[in-house]
Amino acid sequence: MTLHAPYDPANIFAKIIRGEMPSVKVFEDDVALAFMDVFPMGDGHTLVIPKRSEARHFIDLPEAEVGDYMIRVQKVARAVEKGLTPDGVRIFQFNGAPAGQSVFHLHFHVLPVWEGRAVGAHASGGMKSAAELEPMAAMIRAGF
Ligand code: DGP
Repeated sequence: MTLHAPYDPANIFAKIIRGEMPSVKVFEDDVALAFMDVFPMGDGHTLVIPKRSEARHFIDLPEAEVGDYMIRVQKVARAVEKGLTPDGVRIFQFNGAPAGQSVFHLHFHVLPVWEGRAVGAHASGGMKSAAELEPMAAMIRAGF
């Protein structure tokens, strides 16, 4: 069943954690890593992933790890809010391919939203370069 397939350590976010793939990071500690989404739905679209856990999605995350991880999700969302001063912030995640998940290492999306500015479709826009993502990342880092 798609929702509970084994964790694949070759997934792209596991490679980012291990430093085998680059990312534009905004936060990292022993629990979580946050970096810019390279297919953003809008400016400042950030992903927060657990570092120690091999959970494919939120449903798989061991209960004992939920608290520490969600504190980081909130911390990153607060930095996005402080650094970019959007009018609203969407925080969301998908469980399983039929629900829209495309990378199978747990991640929460943190998406700032501005009134009057359209939000793009999920994972369907063009790929942004590190140079394009860096200015927003710097503003988010300044929000911690
Ligand atoms: P989801 O569909 O919820 O699994 O979202 C995966 C997100 O990850 C999607 O918004 C696009 C983004 N993404 C895919 N590949 C990469 C990558 O190599 N680097 C980064 N930073 N983001 C990626």
